[in-house]
Amino acid sequence: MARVLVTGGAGFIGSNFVRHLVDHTDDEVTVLDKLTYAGDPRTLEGLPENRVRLVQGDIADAELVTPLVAGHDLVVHFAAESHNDNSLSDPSPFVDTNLVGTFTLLEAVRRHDTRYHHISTDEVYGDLALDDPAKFTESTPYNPSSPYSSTKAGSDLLVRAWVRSFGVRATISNCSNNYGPYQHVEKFIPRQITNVVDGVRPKLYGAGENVRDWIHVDDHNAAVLRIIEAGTIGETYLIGADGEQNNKDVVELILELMGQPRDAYDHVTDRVGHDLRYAIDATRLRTELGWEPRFSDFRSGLADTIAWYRDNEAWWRVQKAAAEAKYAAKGQ
Ligand code: NAD
Ligand code: TDX
Repeated sequence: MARVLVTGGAGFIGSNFVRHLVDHTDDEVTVLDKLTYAGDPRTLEGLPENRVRLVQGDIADAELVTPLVAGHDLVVHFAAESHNDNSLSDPSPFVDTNLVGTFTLLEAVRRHDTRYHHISTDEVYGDLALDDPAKFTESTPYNPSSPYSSTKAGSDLLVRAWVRSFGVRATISNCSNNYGPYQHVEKFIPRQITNVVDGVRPKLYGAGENVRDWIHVDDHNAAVLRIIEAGTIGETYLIGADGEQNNKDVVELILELMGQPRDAYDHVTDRVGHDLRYAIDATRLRTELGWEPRFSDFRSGLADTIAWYRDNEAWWRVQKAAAEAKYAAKGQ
């Protein structure tokens, strides 16, 4: 049994990771979460109270973080400002949380010699051309585009330096786009599903040719647990499940699965600096650590996700109006 501190555990991927730990280990979990607009304690409802507790607080608050880390064997760091569009409107919280917050955690794990796993994104590598046969690998140079991805890139580099300079026992994973239950409705797939539920036409940025490499959140989290258990300290692992799709195809599939005409969507103002394509080569994770994705059929994973949003309207309804108001102000 390990005592695990999960930052950002009231958000999308972090809360699914807490469920994964409860189901697959006998670990005791402390969630440290600021409960920003993206965090919701209801996301942890139903989990056993003797194994999961929630501490509300900021990862950039050293007075809170340092003693909290001392009581744990492992820190898994999911907390972040995570939405590209928000980072274009106001980068400031991205610097505070993604850079200063990660620095604060690294100083705490350094002081207490605590094992640390850092969750990051494929967006640190920039983007690929649509017709480029290449995919991102662990040796692709960093080339982030947005305030979000640049602060994530900076946080990864802090981790690498704390490993080399201070001997911090850390691993890093960079994953592609996740989908599944409990994702905030500001994000592409839940936004379109909940729009259709509300009788609103989905909104596609630009021509919709941008490609994302979709992975189910449970496959991401199984890979994270595998890296924590068997990964080499100081190393980076890319996580992806060969799920490349362009946005237009995803919107059309959502409409079809929800019983609507496949062309019942609108093109809206494109994202500034919109990355064209992400694609992950996860060979290292598969060969060195023996990980394989379980959700290889995107159509059925998406159908399950649509069913989850239909069944859990009370969970997402409280976010929807504010998220749409932000988009409306930008013509999106
Ligand atoms: P999310 O926005 O759904 O959740 C983020 C959580 O962090 C929220 O609960 C929020 O309250 C919390 N948080 C924010 N600032 C905080 C602070 N200063 N202190 C403590 N808690 C704070 O994000 P997500 O999509 O679950 O992403 C989780 C992690 O995975 C992030 O590090 C993100 O960069 C990374 N990631 C996400 C994806 C994806 O497709 N969503 C893909 C690859 C990597
Ligand atoms: O309404 C929309 N219409 C649209 O066409 C929205 C919200 C998005 N899009 C497009 C933009 C992207 O090409 O869909 C694609 C996916 O958009 P997001 O859900 O905002 O994800 P993305 O910007 O790709 O970043 C996501 O994956 C990597 C997560 O938000 C990041 O946290 C993660 O690091």
